[in-house]
Amino acid sequence: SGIFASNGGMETEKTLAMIKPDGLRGNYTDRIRRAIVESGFRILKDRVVELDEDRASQFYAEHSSKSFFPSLVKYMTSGPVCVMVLEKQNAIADWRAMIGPTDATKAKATHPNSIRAMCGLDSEKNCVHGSDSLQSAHREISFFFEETGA
Ligand code: IDP
Repeated sequence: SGIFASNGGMETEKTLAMIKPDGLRGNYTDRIRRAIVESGFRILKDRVVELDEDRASQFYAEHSSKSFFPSLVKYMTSGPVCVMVLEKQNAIADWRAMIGPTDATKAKATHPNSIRAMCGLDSEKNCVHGSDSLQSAHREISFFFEETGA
């Protein structure tokens, strides 16, 4: 059956990637986009947006009870972000692997080639975002692009 599969037998998947405000400020956008394309992702859509407090709070609603939430919302509203829909086989896990651990300080020690190690600053200002599951990928793609992404 493999030879009849239209896509080499590989199902593609979509994920939401975001370059956070510190990433845009630090001029990391081109470098990150190049790394994305060189790693075999297709950038299906992209746009630069500014989140207000309501939208940032909605996006990170699952963290609303955390002590770092007010600071996170302030950070996410501190400047524009670049959101992208990435597509490839295993996109969700592969993009998460590329960005590295949440805490950029730890990423520098344990995952020196990750994007967060190269561009991030600390546990909050970590330069990039990636959906962590199929469900969150669908939610986050609709959040920015008003469709399911399925
Ligand atoms: P993720 O972005 O790696 O999926 P999450 O745990 O979902 O990590 O946290 C969402 C975002 O909240 C992080 O990317 C980071 O910006 C911020 N954050 C997470 N944990 C902390 C923390 O302990 N202190 C400050 N900010 C944090």
